[in-house]
Amino acid sequence: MFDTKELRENIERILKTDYGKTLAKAQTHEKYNALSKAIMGTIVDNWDETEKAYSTGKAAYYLSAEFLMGRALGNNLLNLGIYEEIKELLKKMDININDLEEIEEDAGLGNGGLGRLAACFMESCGTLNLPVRGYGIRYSHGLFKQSFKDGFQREEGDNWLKYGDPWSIRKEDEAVIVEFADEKVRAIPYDTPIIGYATRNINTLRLWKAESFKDFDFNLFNDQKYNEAVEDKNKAEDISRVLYPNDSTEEGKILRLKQQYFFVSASLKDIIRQYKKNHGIDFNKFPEFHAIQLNDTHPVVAIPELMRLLVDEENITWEIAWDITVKTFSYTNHTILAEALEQWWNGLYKKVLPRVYEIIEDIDRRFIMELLQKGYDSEKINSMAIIYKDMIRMAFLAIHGTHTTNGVAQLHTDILKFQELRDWYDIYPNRFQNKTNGITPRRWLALCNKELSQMITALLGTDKWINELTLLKELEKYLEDEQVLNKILEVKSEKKHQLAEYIKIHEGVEINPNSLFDIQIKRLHEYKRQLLNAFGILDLYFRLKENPEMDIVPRTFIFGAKAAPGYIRAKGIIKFINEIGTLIGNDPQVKDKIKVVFVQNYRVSYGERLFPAADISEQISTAGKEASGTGNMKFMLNGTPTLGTFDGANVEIVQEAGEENNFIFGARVEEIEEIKESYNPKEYYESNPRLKKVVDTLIDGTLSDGGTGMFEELYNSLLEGASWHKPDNYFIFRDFMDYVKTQEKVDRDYRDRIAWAKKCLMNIANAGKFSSDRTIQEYAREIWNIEPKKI
Ligand code: 26Q
Repeated sequence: MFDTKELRENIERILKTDYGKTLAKAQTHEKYNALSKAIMGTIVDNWDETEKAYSTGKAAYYLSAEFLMGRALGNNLLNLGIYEEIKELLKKMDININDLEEIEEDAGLGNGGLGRLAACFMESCGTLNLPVRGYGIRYSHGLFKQSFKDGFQREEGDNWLKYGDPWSIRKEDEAVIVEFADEKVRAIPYDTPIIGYATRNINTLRLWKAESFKDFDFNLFNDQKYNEAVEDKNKAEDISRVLYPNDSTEEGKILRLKQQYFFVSASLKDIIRQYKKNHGIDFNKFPEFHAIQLNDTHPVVAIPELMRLLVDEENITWEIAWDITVKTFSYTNHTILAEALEQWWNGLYKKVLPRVYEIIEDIDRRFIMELLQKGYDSEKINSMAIIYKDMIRMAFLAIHGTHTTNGVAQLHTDILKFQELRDWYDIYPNRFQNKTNGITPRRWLALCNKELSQMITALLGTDKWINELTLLKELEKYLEDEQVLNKILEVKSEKKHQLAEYIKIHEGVEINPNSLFDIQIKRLHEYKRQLLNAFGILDLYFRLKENPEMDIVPRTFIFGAKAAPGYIRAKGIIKFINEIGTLIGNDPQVKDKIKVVFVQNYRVSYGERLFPAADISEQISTAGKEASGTGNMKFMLNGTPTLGTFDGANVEIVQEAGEENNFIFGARVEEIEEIKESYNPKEYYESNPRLKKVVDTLIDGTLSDGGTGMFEELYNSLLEGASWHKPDNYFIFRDFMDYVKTQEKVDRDYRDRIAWAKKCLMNIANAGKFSSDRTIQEYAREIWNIEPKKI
């Protein structure tokens, strides 16, 4: 299919033209760049052809402030079906492919689940030949890099472009202008190919960079006013300089608002320009050719912006423009946390986007009229108004301005329909849908766990499962086959050895690869309850101290999590876990039995090493709080039983794989609802000495927060509450005993290796539902109304 000799020549030519070097002298990152660019050269024709094919029919556009892509090289080679060939070619050039893969910086243009979901979706759309384009921001700096100093989190800027980005192409001639009240900037698109698995189609992710018109002012420069000379340029570039490191809403900031409007306005202008070229100026057909998905509320300003473009620039009447807008957009909700529902102070909008704000006011005014006509009273109207008490409620604008609102797991969608957004479900019952999240099996199994993939392919006699994941179900026929079960254990052991090696190098910590790997990796958030895990570890530690003969399976507790830099309590939890790690690591009595390691800078590429090596997947959020979770699916697909609450997609995971093959504990949503008003955590604390003992380590001197007061603050948050929340807001005390008892069951079950391997097998075999291919097909059929178009 392609010519390795030519590719090699191209690599060597790129090394010469770009770096002035021969292969022998080139640095690793130079070889990585040269290989990547050479691969880019081989796909441009297919890419072009795909764009052309898509331009004639209906297409979908995925607007997202975040795309957490991770690394490209390995995945692209895999999807092109040339991984092994390239590996061999590189070997002949005396290059180890792993070195090139490892040198690549993650494209970390997202915080966590929402951004990674967007990345998995892009990949599935490519694989399924669906006409879908991603639109977002090309942040110069992605999510911060994390390290620990004395157990405290440190942050450092993520300069991911320092050696360039061979996977994107700047399209100068397709730049557009974006206008704010106080400035006008250029939006330059950078296109990245989305290479589907085993298909010629190549989709596009288009990310916008902000630049100034005036590069730089020579007169000021000549007057030696150097700073002012570049001021304009810097101010414009600030807009796409850095990703906000919050995975829940924070105080409205002008720059964040500018980011949102910047990429939304640029994307809509791009779409409209294309539409006019293909279809002229009759906008009535616009929704027949475009479905635009809003990934959470971050791009919801698209609703008034499209209205503005249609009404002000294209002279369309309000009524027709509104009809077009609602038919075009749909909205995904990713959270039920009240504090995370995005709201903007209208003063900010008035200042930065005055015309857009007027349009939002108009939308709100007309909406309220509709409610009055329905006979709604003023209390109800206030509770639903889009603008209320000077705040714009973006989720309400989103539901009202789109034809479909979806949740990301069944439980989450039900909570939206019947609790959080009940009033909205009443007026728009046909607008609500569920779309349970998924993950791409290419990156999250075929690429990151080649050992397990090969085994599966050998057992099934085909690798078709890679794009038809429900075929894994056939693995169930090996449930009584000891040879297969042992092989599963062997593969797991191999991945654990590899992880242990990596952790030794990158964290400087030795872990026992024969111990049980118990892993919790996700953003640090109170609702995700890393603190419950920590309390469980301390409880085990104290029991071991009291009874050194206690027989337990040696266990390594592994954490990975970044805390938002301003989320002090989350940072306190990191310090607390690191202190527990030190306490246990320094105690010769227990250190061969338990170990705690908090890996630094958890990110997509670290995840690719952690998920395959896990024996237990910790998914222990307070029931009702985790919209879906997707890490839970990555563990499952790699044969790891879930230790979790009935929350988010955990519910569906155990529905598929069987409760007996997972470990479910804790209060369910209904119970939380029932107890929340009268909940008194002090009762648990005072009546349970084991609980009291672990909680008291926050204040009794067992562990030190270096005099910061962080631990006492955590203690008070649990027992006294704070002005903005009740004590133990996330019901850790309620679930504590359930959790430790369930951990004891894990310990017991793990000893029967064959029985354990069956659980692993059942999880793999039943992970089919959680392919993002399935999710995306549901979006395509039930929301976007688009069809595959294979070139
Ligand atoms: C908003 C305004 C200002 C600053 C930051 C933000 C912001 C940024 C990111 C708000 C939220 C996010 C990210 C949310 C997120 O990742 N949610 C997760 O989405 C996953 C995919 O659907 C779900 O699986 C997770 O359950 C959900 O927590």
